Amino acid sequence: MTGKRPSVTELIEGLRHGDRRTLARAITLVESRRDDDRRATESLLEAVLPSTGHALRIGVSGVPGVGKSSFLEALGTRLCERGERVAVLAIDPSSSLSGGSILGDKTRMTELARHERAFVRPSPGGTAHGGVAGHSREAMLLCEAAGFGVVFVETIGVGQSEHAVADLVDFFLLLVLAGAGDELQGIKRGILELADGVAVTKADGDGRARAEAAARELDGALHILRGGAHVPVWTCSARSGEGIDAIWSGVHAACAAARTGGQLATRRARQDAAWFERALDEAIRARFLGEPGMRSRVDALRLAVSTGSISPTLAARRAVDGEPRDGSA
Ligand SMILES: Nc1nc2c(ncn2[C@@H]2O[C@H](COP(=O)(O)OP(=O)(O)O)[C@@H](O)[C@H]2O)c(=O)[nH]1
Ligand SMILES: [Mg+2]
Repeated sequence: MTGKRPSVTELIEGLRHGDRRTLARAITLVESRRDDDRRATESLLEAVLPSTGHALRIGVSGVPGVGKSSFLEALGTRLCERGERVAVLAIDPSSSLSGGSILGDKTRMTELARHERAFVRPSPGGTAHGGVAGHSREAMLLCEAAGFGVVFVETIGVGQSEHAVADLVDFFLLLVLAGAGDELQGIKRGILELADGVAVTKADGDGRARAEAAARELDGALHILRGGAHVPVWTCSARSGEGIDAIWSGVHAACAAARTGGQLATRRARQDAAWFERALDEAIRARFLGEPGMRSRVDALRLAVSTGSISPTLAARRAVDGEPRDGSA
């Protein structure tokens, strides 16, 4: 592959050979906001679609500092050593605001990033909710097309991002820290409801007994919160390596059972349907805002909303219907 901008044909060819440099370039293409890149992205995704869908898709979420990157470094390295090809897509929706913990992530997964069977890709946060995760979905498909058998999507536990990620993966693993007292206090219930499994991190040294107590408490709480659904709770330490294999066996077994039992196909079909609606909303919005004069009309209304001179609902209606002709409203 030569030059700065490879053609779609070159990208397809490179992905077919599992080339990581091509994969990185392909992801850069799908993250681009340029119109002509969008068209190239569409033909690329269409071409690789038949070679996607075979990977295990695992979401890993939790508050900053819980140990997501360290966990993935430990687990990912093990899987690579067993012959698996592992991709990690780290999304940080806050990075555009905070300047990003992305760099920290990258340096923390150094061992994994260096492994010849691994691919580590930190993604900067975007502005649109759908935007961030939309690109992650496409990046995930590209990893699958490049022959990665396990794709991890790491995201920090804020707001909307984990909903989008849960809609992307076969198994959503929530990492939590052992706190003092009521373990549920610091964890948003909405996130617990999304989790397919929970792991209490940093179960080592002085923290070990605390982590185990927290896991027991969470286990009881999840039993009540989630009724019939069995949500496994583990403890682990990325530092000592303890518990990492047990988590993987559990995740792997759950995914295998869901595949055999048909729940995985149902889940993915439901996710595809949800993504279609999201993509449709985005496409309608993009088309609408692309109409002549529309952006300035919407900008003016946005300003009017921010100064309190019009209600948000009325402003939105005006954006779509236009200004009233008689000027009375
Ligand atoms: N004791 C201990 N510390 C850990 C462990 N895993 C991560 N840490 C520490 O916790 C901090 C945050 O880890 P990191 O993986 O970057 O968390 P992330 O923000 O969730 O990706 C770092 O200082 C790590 O060294 C662990 O298993 N045991
Ligand atoms: Mg991290």
